[in-house]
Amino acid sequence: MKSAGRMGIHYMQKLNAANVPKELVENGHNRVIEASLTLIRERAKLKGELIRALGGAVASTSLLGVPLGHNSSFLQGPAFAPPRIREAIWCGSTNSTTEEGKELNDPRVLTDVGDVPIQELRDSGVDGDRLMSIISESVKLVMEEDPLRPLVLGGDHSISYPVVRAVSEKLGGPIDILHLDAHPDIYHSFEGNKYSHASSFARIMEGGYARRLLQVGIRSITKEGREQGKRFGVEQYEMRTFSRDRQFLENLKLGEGAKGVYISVDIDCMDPAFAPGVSHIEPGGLSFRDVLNILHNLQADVVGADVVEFNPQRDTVDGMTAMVAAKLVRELTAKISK
Ligand SMILES: [Mn+2]
Repeated sequence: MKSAGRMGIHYMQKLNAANVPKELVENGHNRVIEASLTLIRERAKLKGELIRALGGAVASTSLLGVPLGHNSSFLQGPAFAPPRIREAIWCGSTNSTTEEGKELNDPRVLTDVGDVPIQELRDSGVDGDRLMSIISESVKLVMEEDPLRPLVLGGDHSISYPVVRAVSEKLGGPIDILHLDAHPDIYHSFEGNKYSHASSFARIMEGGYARRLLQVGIRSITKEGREQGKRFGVEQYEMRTFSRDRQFLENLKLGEGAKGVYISVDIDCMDPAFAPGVSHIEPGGLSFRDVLNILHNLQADVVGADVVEFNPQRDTVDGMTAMVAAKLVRELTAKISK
């Protein structure tokens, strides 16, 4: 399974530049980076102008795709998720109104600035550190354009680190994070990769980007995961005690005294019965309605969010998980936009 999953996207390997002069490669990837950031900057500006022309908004959700899968420890399919999620958001089988009545067709509620071209950047020889910085930079370009707030479509969970870093830096202080996941993703590093999708929250906590981190849906956690959780003061809510914690988790109030609240949703927080299209199938998870109850009842100023780890290569033929991911994006949009 592992090799098949990796082979499927082996064209995304890094540029083989062993015999090419260093300056030539450096120059080339600088131009590709500049072009990538320019496209996102101009699209964000355009959406900002459109929203202001329509009368403005206090906060407006803008989608930013980050099709990155190579920091996964098992399969890399999440790189293919953003277009599948977008397709499902606008699928004709449903309408454009969220459960609580927000109209997604209104650009003041939802816009899209496109994808960070991860494949093109890697192909031009950009390394891991630089790639993370480009993701951060892209998020900041979206936030630069008031009233846009980023809702990031992953990608594997490694992207939450550069995204949260950008949100916190841009707002000038730590934020509270609500993290829904089967896993705590808090290993110091995984298989030697400090940017692994299993380590993103270690990087976030080390960086001081989060004041509080609440992890909900946890049911695959090792000794190191618990120790790291303690070390960083993480509030870990495990599935085995969910029936006891439900009342509290479905009535959360976060972000008071912080710069805002960030929501990170790993699709595998849900039971595979609801969302089979994930790389790490982990039975015993939240229902889709559990997740919506937590989100709908949350009292918070949501400054950014991500939906990660949807793996289209493992979805049903009808794209059931794509619809699940899309509905989460729709409901998160309703939570952010005002
Ligand atoms: Mn997970």
